[in-house]
Amino acid sequence: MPTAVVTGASSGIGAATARSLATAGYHVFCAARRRDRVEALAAEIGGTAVVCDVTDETQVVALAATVGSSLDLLLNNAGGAIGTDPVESADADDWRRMYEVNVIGTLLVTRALLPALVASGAGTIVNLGSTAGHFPYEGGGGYVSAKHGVAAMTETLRLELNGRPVRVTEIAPGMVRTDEFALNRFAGDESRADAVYAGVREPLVAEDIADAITWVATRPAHVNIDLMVLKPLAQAAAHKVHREL
Ligand code: 8X3
Repeated sequence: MPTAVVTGASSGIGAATARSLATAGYHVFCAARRRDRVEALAAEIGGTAVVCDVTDETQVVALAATVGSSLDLLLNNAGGAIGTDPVESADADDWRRMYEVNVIGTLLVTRALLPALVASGAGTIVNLGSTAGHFPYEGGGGYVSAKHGVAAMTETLRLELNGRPVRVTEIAPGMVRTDEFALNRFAGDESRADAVYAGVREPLVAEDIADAITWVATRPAHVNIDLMVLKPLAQAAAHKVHREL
């Protein structure tokens, strides 16, 4: 049975992808900070729960020990946005936290699991980027910078792994309505979170991204999907969203 590690598996795209991969036949290591959530998910899909904060190297090393000597797929999904302050008034601590989870977290997990991915003979790394990692927008601030970091790291890694049996993909979603992304960005302010999706007929949902990731992972081993950008029909560009208000 192929194996997969999904970080940030406690909700949203991570949880949906863990379910989708399990349906596709993977044994999924569901990694996230919230024990109750990963244990419930792992029980539901017949996977393994691992409590892991991707920014804590000790916990990441323990995750790698739990996975063992061979791994087929790593989804670096843990991440997120904090705030929408313009650069001129940005909170440096918010930027540090975003860089830490999106970039350093991806680095730590990738570094720890790379030997197992190589050992599988046909490993795949999927990094969850964002349209924000390719197209800056006002107020995107630290999130835009962090996701550009994820995009750059993904490209660099593919170059460095050339000749070894590990594919490297970036999935770059635009507007995806999940339970927590916008709520976390606005520190739990539901009206600001809801405003992000106001009048948008059908934002993407976590299952749309899970479907794409599962498709990427299940291509023949010689096919590397470098980058996949996904947006809802209503979003022609980061700034160009059709709203029916
Ligand atoms: C989510 C897309 O537009 O909120 O990664 O930056 S956006």
